[in-house]
Amino acid sequence: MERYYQPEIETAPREQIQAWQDERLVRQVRHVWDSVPYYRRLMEEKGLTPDDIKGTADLHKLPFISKHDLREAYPYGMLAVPLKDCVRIHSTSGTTGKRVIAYYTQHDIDLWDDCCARAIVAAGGSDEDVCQISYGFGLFTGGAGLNGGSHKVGCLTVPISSGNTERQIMFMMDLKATILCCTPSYAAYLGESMKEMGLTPDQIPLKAGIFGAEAWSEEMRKSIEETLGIKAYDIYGLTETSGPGVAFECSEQTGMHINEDHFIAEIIDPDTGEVLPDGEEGELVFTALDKEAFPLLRYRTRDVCVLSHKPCSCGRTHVKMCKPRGRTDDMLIIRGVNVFPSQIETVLLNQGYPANYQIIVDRVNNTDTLDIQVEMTPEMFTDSLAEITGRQKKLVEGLRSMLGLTAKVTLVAPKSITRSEGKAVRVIDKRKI
Ligand code: DLL
Repeated sequence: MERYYQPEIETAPREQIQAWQDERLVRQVRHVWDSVPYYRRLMEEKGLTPDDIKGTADLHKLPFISKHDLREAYPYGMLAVPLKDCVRIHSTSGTTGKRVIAYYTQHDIDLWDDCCARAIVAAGGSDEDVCQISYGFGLFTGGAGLNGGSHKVGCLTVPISSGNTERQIMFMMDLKATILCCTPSYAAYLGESMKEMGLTPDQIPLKAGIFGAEAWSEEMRKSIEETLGIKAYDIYGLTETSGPGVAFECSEQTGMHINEDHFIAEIIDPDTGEVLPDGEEGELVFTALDKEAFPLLRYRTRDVCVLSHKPCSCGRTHVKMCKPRGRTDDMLIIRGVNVFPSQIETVLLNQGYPANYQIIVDRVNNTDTLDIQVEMTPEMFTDSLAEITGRQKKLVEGLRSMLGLTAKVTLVAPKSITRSEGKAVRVIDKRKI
């Protein structure tokens, strides 16, 4: 039977959700107008005052904000409460430019923890569970977010953070961890290491995993589920919106319910900014309805996604987002063709390869080149050149039919591509360097 952390909210009638959103949006717009000069200026530039926003029907009038604005306002420009009311910061892992800093009041952390608790309960968690948190702790939000959620659910929480794979496995086996929280690429690596140690899925105590922070395909889900003998649930979020738990998967595993009592989601055309109807693909935009310290109105995530209001068999009524299909800024344009790394992953995993690969893009004589290094499994590893050439050819064909592009594929030895303990680095675009 489906269980909920906050049933009255998670299964609330749509009219109730609508009423919460209308009321909270009006309050939040007033809050940012009163306390964040940067926002007030953006609104004034559009000729708006808080009186123009009477509910969600007026949301489209508000200006968008983007990472650019958050960087402009660095470090304190977006703060909406006195600094003395903030109790913590987290920060994005961006490698270029200024990092974005997110601020939290204790109330912000409480609501964030609730969102993560909903995700853990949706994955079958309860106070009977041992929850191993192998997301990084520190400025990254993954560790702290799931840790807070796990406490709220009452699980025995193991805040082990990422890294030190041998110790991870020892704790998991000795403490009989039942829920694992980490990035999907780290889950795959842990699974691979356990398999090498001779552990079979029935010997591994885990029953569920809550994996997110990076894109992962359905094929990767299947492979992790088989190796670890678990059900693998997706979880989504970003530092700017607090962290993980903006959306999470339920037992139906066909998309993630967005916590609509706290966030309004929109899908827009990334070029025109026009709001698109349900079911159309576009850029995901979030408005946080009750964040105190670091409120965000119409924040452009750059994630490409589709929303669905189809009723869900789990009983939750909140809208679902699909697995992000890529990021508008991750989308590679190779010889004029749009390519998402997730499309490449799908082809590889469909042909039985592990999710260990690297995509290298370069420009030689004014022409883009696409090189994909793909790791073989130990079973595939062979001296036979003919066999390797045959495999490479099959991959090139699969990629051509998926992408409409010819890529160079190199099969490499098992374990030769560096494993990641956090977010995997899949793409090296040398054209930008
Ligand atoms: O990755 C927060 C998080 C931690 C989410 C743990 C889930 C679990 P950032 O480092 O700010 O925050 O990165 C946010 O990561 O805009 C997406 O592009 C990507 N992302 C997050 N979750 C998913 C997911 C955390 N489930 C950025 N699937 C987002 C695909 C995801 N991409």
